[in-house]
Parts: sequence; C-alpha cells; structure tokens
Amino acid sequence: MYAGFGILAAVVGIAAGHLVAAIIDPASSPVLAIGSTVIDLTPTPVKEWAVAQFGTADKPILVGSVMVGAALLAAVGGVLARRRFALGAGVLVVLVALSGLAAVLRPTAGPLDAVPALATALTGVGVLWWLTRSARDTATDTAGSQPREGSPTRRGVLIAVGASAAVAAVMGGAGRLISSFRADPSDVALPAAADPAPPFPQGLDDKIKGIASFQTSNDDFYRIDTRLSLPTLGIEDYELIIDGDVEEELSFSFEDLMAMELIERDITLTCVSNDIGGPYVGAARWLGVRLTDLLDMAGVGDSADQILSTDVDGMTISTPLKIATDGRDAMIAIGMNGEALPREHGFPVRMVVPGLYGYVSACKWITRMTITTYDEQAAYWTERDWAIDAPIKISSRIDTPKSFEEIDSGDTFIAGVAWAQDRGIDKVEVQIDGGDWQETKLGPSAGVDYWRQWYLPWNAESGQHTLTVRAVDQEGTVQTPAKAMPFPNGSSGYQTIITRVG
Ligand SMILES: Nc1nc2c(c(=O)[nH]1)N[C@H]1C(S)=C(S)[C@@H](COP(=O)(O)O)O[C@H]1N2
Ligand SMILES: [Mo]
Repeated sequence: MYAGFGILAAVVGIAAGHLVAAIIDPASSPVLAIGSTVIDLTPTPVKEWAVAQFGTADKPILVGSVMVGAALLAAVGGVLARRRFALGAGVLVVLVALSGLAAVLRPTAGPLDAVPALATALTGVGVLWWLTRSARDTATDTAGSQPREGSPTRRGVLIAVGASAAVAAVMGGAGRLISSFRADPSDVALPAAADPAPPFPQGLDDKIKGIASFQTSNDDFYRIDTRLSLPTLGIEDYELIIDGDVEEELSFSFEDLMAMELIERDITLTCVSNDIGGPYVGAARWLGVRLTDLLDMAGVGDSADQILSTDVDGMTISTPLKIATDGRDAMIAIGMNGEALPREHGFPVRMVVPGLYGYVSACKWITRMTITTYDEQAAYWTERDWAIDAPIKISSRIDTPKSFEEIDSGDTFIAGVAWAQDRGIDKVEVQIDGGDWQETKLGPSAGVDYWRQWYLPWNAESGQHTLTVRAVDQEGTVQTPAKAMPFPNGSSGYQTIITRVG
C-alpha cells in the first residue's frame, strides 16, 4: 500500500509540474527535462540502435522508461515513508531535484525553468504526507478498536487516494487545454510566391497501388528531431537573427519574412539515419525566402565557411556555407504543401537546403543563423562525429511488393521511388532473381531536387523471387552496391527484397 502511495504522490506531483510547465515552458516539465538530458547524453551508437529498433517510437519508449524508473523510486520512497516520513519524502525530493537540474541546465533555460520541478516536489511531498497520515490514523483506529471522534478511518484513505488521483487528472487536462490556446499554424494566411513552382504533375499514385505518394502529405511526412515536446513558438514574437561574421547584424520578424519575395520549390528531404529502403524521406512543396537574399542583406564575411543555425531551444545545426549558397534553391521556409509549417516540421520557420541531409541543413524552429567557421564552432551532430559535409547519397527504394509480402501470380508492378537531390534521377533499374538489370519506366519529373517514382510491369510466376533496385543520376553516377551504415554520412548499398508469389 505504501509503495502505491509513493507512486500516487509522484503522479500528482508530476501532473502539477506539467501544468506549471505548460504555462512557463513545456520543455521544463520534469519528465521531459530528464528525457531530453538522456537523449543528449546517449552515445551515438546507442541512439542509432534505438532509431533502428524502435523507429519514431523511440521517444514514447524513452519517456515511458523514465516514468517507470521514476515510479520504482517513488514506490521505494513510499515504503520508506511508512517508518520515517522524512526519509521517504527525501527520496522524492532527490528524484525531482534531478529533473529540476536537467531543466535548468538546458542551453536556453532560465531560473524560471526550475519552478515546475519545485511545484512537483511540493505537491508530491504534500500528497505523500496526506496519504501516509490518513493511513497511519486508520491503523491506530483499528488497533485501538475504538474509533476516536473525528479521526480519519479506512474510508479516509480511500478518499485521500481518490481525491489525489482526481486532482492529477484535472491538472493533466488543464495543461493540455493551455497548450491548445497557443498560436496555431492554421491561423496563418500565407502569401503567394513571387516565383512559384510549375503546376504539380500527376504522379503514379492512382495507377500503382502501394507506391509512395508523389507528394508526401504533411501528416505522413517523417519526423526526426531530438525533441520530446514541440516548441510552442508563436508568430507575433518570432524573430530570426543573422549574426556572427556579417557586415550588419539583422533581425527578421515573421511579418518581415512574409513580406519578402517568396519562392516555391518541390524538394525531397532525407534523413541521414535512413537505412537503405527506409522511411525517413519525404517530398513536399516548400514556400520561403531565398537563403542568399537574407545572407546578402547581412553581408557575409570572406573567411566564414559555416552557417550555425540555432533553434528556439538552443539546439544547433551546422550547414556548409559554400554549398548552401552555390545557386541551389536553399531557403528559409514558412510554408509546406500550401500550409504554414506544421509544429512537428518547424513552425513557424525552418531551413531547407536541397541535396544536404536534414541534420546539416533543415533546422526547424530556427531563430538564429550565425555566420562562422568550423574551427570556431561545432553543432549538435558534428560534435557527435557525424560528417560536416553530407550531401544526400543517390538511393532507390521498392515500395511494392513489400518485403516478404505474398502476392498473386500474374501481371503486377514492381514500383517505388528514387532520389538524387541536386543531380536528378536519370534511370532506375531492377534485377529479378539475379538476372539482367531491367530499365524501369519513370513517373513525371518535378525537378532534380525531387524524388522520382518508377515502375516495372512484371508477370509474376509462382514461387519465391528476389528483387533488387538501383538508380543512376543525371551525371551518370550509378548507385553503389557498397553497403554503408548511416553513421557518419549516410547509408549506401542496394535494397533487395524477397517476395512469395502464390
Ligand atoms: N531544431 C531542430 N531541427 C532539426 C532537427 C532537430 O533535432 N532539431 N533534426 C534534423 C534532422 S536530423 C532531420 S532529418 C530533419 C527532419 O525534418 P522533418 O522532421 O520535418 O522531416 O530536421 C532537421 N532539423
Ligand atoms: Mo536526420
């Protein structure tokens, strides 16, 4: 029973902390603060393993583990509190102090960020005290067999437990309500592009069942970042600063960006952690300000070789200056597929650079671009030994049939997508059961920075078949069969799948 008291006290405390954090800064919530610190301290190979093992479920699993760990310690605290309340409460306080420390040590944290932990500690200890007292009084009553007038009974314990749980639920709900009041991406009316993209071509989506949509919808777009809670940046107080080695430090509001000349481009984003055949790639129509327009206004110094982007929470992403300004359609984006950026994808502003993996280009929730050098400053992932220069490697993927899928014999399609951003796809070839490479038919082109759908009509005969795919880019480079893991600069090799035809 006392173990349960400890856990319940922790739950009410955490709910209180979460509610206070919703008002101050969602990332300072005790569980999230500890979770983020764990992410930052996790060595790269372990992180790689977690992403490979759990995919994008890695974060719910991490938060779950932190919760389970906290619950175990809280249970111990509860049991200790039975004999000596101070001891049990001490365990809770140490637990919360750790989370408070984690919250305050985040790069952009202020002293205010300790308040949610304080709220958690006070509430948790208060609830534990109330629960143990009501239980202790009940025990006395039973032993003395003569209930004293006005003293709590067994019912008192039930009431205390019920009330604590109810308070936790109400606070949890209130926290959610508060976050929903913050500025919403759907409130933003985007201006039209001065330099629009051509009409979007009709892809093969309707023709070939199971192929990736030619344009990835915002809801289906893969999401990769280090965050546990989404930033709740608004547009009223948004500011993008350009500083460092520039002639003039500049600052742009969201209004300023909207009022500038906007370009619209179809660009496929890819994560360096995408394995051969993996899902961390998405294609969208982006709206934004040319990166070079902004940099030219600031006047970039001669010795600089890096743009160090900082997000609202102090997370940093480095981008090779030369590549970002070589004439490709690098932009500071405010729109994605005709809407403001979804919160998951960087609302209100992010960077997009065609041809570079996301971890060296696509800073979401961007608030600062510092013009600097790699000698002077390092960013989050490059500090963790990921490559500084990381052009997206040419790659191709089979979407249908799926690996180990059983299909009917007869006429069907082998189909998928291929990408070689900045160069464009020239050709996609498929090999069936180790035979000759057969050239597939390509879907329409939406430019060299965009992926290409492809398909090969196939008369599938009964039995097991091995299918392999490779692509050739418009410079004539053939995708390499040499296998490489994502670390340190992206995966390579051919995707091979096995399908059983019935
Ligand atoms: N602020 C911030 N920006 C970020 C990241 C991040 O962790 N924090 N992750 C990067 C990585 S690794 C990738 S692949 C892309 C993914 O963008 P998406 O989630 O919109 O698909 O965002 C990049 N931008
Ligand atoms: Mo990534």
